[in-house]
Amino acid sequence: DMMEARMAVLMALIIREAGKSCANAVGEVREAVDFLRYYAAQVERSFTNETHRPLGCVVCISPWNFPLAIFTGQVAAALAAGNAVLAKPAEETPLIAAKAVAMLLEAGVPHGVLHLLPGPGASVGHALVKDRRANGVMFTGSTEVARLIQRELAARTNPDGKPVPLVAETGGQNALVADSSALPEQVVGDVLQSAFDSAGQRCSALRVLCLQDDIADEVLARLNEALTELSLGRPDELATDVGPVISAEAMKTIAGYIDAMRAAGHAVTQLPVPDGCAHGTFVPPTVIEINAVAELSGEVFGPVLHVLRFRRDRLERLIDEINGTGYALTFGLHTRIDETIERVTRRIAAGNVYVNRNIIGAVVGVQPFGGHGLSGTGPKAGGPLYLHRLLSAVSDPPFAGAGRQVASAARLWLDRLTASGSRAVAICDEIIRMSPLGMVQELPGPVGERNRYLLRPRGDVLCVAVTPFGLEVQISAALATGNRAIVDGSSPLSVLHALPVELAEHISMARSRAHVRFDAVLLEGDGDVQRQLAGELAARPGPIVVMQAIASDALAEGRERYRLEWLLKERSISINTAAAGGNASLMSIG
Ligand code: UN1
Repeated sequence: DMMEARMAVLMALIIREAGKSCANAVGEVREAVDFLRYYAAQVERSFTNETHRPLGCVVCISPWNFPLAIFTGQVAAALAAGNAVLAKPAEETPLIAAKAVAMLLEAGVPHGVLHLLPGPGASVGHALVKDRRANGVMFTGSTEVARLIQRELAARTNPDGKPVPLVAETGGQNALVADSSALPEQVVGDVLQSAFDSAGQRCSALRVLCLQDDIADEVLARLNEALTELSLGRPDELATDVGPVISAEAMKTIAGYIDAMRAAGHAVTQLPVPDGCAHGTFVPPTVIEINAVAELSGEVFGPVLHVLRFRRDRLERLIDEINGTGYALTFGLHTRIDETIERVTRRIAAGNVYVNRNIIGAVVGVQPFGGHGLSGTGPKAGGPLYLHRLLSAVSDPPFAGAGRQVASAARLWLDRLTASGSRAVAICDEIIRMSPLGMVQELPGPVGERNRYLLRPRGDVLCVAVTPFGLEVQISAALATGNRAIVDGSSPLSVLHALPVELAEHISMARSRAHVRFDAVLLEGDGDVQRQLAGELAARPGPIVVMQAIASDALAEGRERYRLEWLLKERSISINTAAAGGNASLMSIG
């Protein structure tokens, strides 16, 4: 309530310190308030001190691009889950963070449990992450820094003997695909917003527009024309669409990239820089044509949009190439063909999918936000699982028994355990019943929009066990969540003796785990074993993989269970159901 009442004060700071436009500053305050209300409501509805135990002390390291919203979101979640918080805002935006903390304290948050620690990442951030008393870290920023944090955390365990949770939300290489049934003027409007709002400084921002070649010339011509309507300028002027980028250094990096692409022969269309912008850190909205997804290097965090043409018969290949970047954050699709929506949304890896609309501005509780792979660890911010990652124990895991699907491989596995008289039969049976596989929810949203939230298998789960019983439980958990189990060569392999072919498709063995890829890890073991594997995982290139560890005795005595929801990945799909127009004749052919 206080933040809403003092919106003007907060906006002024956001505009001054982060260079955000007036409309974006309003959006920031609204999102911060949404996070506060959403997490508070969740806690009031279902948390008690008996059933939900906090981690202890949580470090929040937040970015400059949402200096109030993401800062407040992290802090609110950590506090709501019952933790004390050490908040380190981005170096570029300490004032807005200070204001937010002052308001939280004024509103009644006890002084002892929330502390602001502004300063550079290399000193303050590093010291916080390294400290044994930090029991969890929430981080939004670059993939590289997330990996450094993971390496630091791998060296220790929490007092409860568990890995220190890291919730990392990192970059994206976000694409929007428009086919020939789409409405060109709608594509152009949504693309301009997605690529250039906030001067492209959102993780969710559009980086690659993929146009079916039949409509590419027309859409591109309109896009380049519409670009000239954008007004670049001071963020405190209401008419401004695109403000400056965050710093002179950022400007130099982005401008250097554009120059290099131009020099490499790519067609570049760029808005001229108006006179009033000569002295700021402005990068004009820029469109660069490319021929293949592979021509993209890392994420360019600014108002730069790449455009690519594709042939209809290569749509599937294109989706695979987008997935092949390793990022999986946001994705957009413009089409009027239901079958294409079905096919593409099924295949694309992104965590947030948007159909016939723009791809930015995820709303708390409506489009829970976050991705997988190089884009982050999950859980999604503003979603139902987020608070649970900030707890050390919960007696009633979310979505237990909410699954609509039973994986057939899990049934076969249960039959095999039964036939062999294994002790793990009862647990395996319970795991199958509790698995949230196939869980789908419709989330509330405005008229004309349909928002679904669902859980999908992660892919491959590495199982590292010391006892046959432990391995049987791990395989049960992997299969019941629709994943494949990859059994580490160090585990008791007798469990896999004479696997029937139907199961062998879902369970494989990795003699050396160094050379296989996997999406989650289940470990049977404590302290040293855990730290050793965590260190090994942190040294691997690629995405941050989350590990769950349970000691042999706790597993054998049934005191602890692997958390099934962490073996699934969350997905938000937002569909503009009011999208009209487009190529109607293609609709009937489709
Ligand atoms: C980010 O840029 O780090 O969907 C996150 C959006 C915002 C979140 C962006 N709600 O654009």
